[in-house]
Amino acid sequence: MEHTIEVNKTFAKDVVNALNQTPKQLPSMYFYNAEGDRLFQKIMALDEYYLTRAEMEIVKSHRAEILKSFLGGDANFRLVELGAGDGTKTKVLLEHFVNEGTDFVYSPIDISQSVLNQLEEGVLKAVPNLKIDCIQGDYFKALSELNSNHLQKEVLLFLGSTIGNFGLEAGKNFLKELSNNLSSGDMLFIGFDLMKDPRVVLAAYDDREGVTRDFNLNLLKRINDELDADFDVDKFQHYPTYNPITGETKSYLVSREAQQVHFKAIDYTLELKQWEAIHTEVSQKYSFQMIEEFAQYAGFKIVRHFTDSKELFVDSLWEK
Ligand code: AVJ
Repeated sequence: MEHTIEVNKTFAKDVVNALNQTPKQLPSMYFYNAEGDRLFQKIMALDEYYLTRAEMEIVKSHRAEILKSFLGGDANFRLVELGAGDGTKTKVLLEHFVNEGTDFVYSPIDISQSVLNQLEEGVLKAVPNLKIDCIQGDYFKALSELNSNHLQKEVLLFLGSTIGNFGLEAGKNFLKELSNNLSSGDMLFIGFDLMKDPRVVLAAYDDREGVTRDFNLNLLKRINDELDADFDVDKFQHYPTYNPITGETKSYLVSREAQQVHFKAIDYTLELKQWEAIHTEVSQKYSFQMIEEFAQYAGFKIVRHFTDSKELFVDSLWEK
């Protein structure tokens, strides 16, 4: 009997929509299936991938100052996290805050309840006395609900330079929308990967072991699995670029030959010319000036920049 797969319609629509753009694209949010999560964990441990270690150094070395700045003159706050991942960096802060007897609730927001369950279990193992209140849902819906019955100060955490995946224009607009869902006095603690030696940036997305290549190619494998497509990943080359003027780091999958790919589950055919590129990800790098412009555009004042000792990365604290 023929085996049919159940198609996630949003996934199918987003993928086809992106491939129908000129130039062709794929949405980077779809990197993160189970295999993508596994590969991203490996990326974070790579020699070349400096981002995670730099941000870890920031939260470890500045945790006391970070807590003081979060409190400002207030007695308590709600710490709301967008896109917590496995929570490794957040745990450093949570542990310190609890040890200091801080009156706060930790509220991670995620679209996936299973991600939240795993996070809650992991975080409570490390910080048993934590008050945690998970919120399942879309970021903006969750934030507007929090804000409508708002009594305490909210401090938003958005770590890891995840904002970089939006690129410049969409990133600015995302921050403005965040701001629209906050009240005066609320704060945002946000990670930005800084402009630096262009070869250091490029190596982070082109590691010797090829883990980042596999992470990029995994998007095609996911489409094979979920849309019954027939991508042959060997016919694609992982090709990252860095533009030291704009700070854009873009990754592509380049077709080594002219080819057709069939998506059987949705009856779609993709035509690729030889050396045609599919743009799969942007990982924006920032100057301090760009960060200041972002904050101003979105209606925030910069309270303080926290950097690592090599100034590779900054966690910037903003107040609305
Ligand atoms: C999780 C978005 C911060 O852009 O550096 C790592 C994802 N992509 N290597 C990044 C990623 C390729 C990462 N972020």
